[in-house]
Amino acid sequence: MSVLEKMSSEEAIALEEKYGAQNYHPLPVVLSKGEGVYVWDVEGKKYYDFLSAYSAVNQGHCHPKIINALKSQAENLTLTSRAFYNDMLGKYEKYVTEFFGFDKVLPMNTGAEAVETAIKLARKWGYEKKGIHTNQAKIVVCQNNFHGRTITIISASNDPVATENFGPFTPGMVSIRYNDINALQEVLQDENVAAFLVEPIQGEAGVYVPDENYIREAYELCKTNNVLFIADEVQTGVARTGKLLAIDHANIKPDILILGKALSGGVFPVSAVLANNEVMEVIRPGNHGSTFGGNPLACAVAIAALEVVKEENLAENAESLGKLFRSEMEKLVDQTDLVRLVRGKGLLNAIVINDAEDSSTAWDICMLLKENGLLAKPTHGNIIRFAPPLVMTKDELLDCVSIISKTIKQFEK
Ligand code: IF1
Repeated sequence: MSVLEKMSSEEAIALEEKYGAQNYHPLPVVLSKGEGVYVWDVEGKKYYDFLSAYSAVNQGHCHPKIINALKSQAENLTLTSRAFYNDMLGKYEKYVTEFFGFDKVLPMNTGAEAVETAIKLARKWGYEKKGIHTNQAKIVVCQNNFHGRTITIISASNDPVATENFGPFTPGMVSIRYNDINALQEVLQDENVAAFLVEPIQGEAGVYVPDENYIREAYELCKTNNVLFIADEVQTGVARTGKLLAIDHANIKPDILILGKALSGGVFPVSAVLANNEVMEVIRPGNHGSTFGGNPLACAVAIAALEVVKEENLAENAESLGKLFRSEMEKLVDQTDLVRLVRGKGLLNAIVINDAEDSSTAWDICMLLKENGLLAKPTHGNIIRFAPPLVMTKDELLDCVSIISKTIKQFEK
């Protein structure tokens, strides 16, 4: 059999099981094509994608504008490294900083790298601008966070699956309760705190939306105490929650903004750290970087991906479809015992299943949803995340609502 011969789902899964590290537990569906809000498996069955690659494919699968940008840039120049200038990076840097309203950007590739970058930036600012004594800087994080998988980032995690037997961990990370403004106030009394790193909505924790004023009050506390406010918008950013950024709901501007995933429309790993000069100027040549960060292909793709967000009004669409989706799901909460509640913002939503946290009910429902033509994935504690591409139409959304309702009722029997 030649390497690229067509194969069945079973064969594809068997290959991954035999040759791949078993670091994931995917739903047993093997996809080979995507277009807009749809994906197809190798047998040709069509599904609605209700995960969007964890909010990376906000612009829809294989968006023609983004793919064209990828193709035409790929024919000219893909990588120079930062040892030389290239004719795309400056254009992209101007575009992305104006788009999000910051002086400067530091381009990276994955979300975790961008989070690492933000932590390094905050520490250096802490020593050089705030005057924290050498090696004493602390970064405050929240319980049940998800910021990525590097050693330093998991040093800030309280998830045993993500941390067990990966120590020793990076010191200087202090964890407080999410959505607890008093806990933040208390910890900020420590002069060694350089930054507060927070997700405006906790994704992995089960799309946990904090109280209305939490983000704004947390930001103000940071200002009062000369602590940097770092927003990890890797998952919530780029129109997902019904505004360009989730922090726009709170009307604040973080000192450091972290973006990834949908910054490229899911075409290519592109992440970014944005900040104003007062913070970014602590980084000097040689302090930080990456071979691929800011490569011409990434620049072309990210510009196109952000243009799509504006041109197709994805934030507005996410806002209105999100309201519709939650109101339809509220009906399910009333009609069945299986769905306990729905929560979320824009098109980042989740339903909480009425069963023990360690039961397989959410997984089993996702298996039935798959049979019925919709792909979603359970997250911690019997919760199902629903995050379709933001290019969805109202009719498509209502079609999905009926698939979900039908599936839940079918499951109850
Ligand atoms: C996986 C979760 C989502 C993130 C935030 C940084 C990163 C992520 C807020 C790191 C990544 C991903 C990773 C992905 C699953 C997914 C995820 F369930 F694990 F938590 F979306 F909810 N900050 N989140 O959400 O970005 O380095 O992955 O590019 O398979 O681990 P990355």
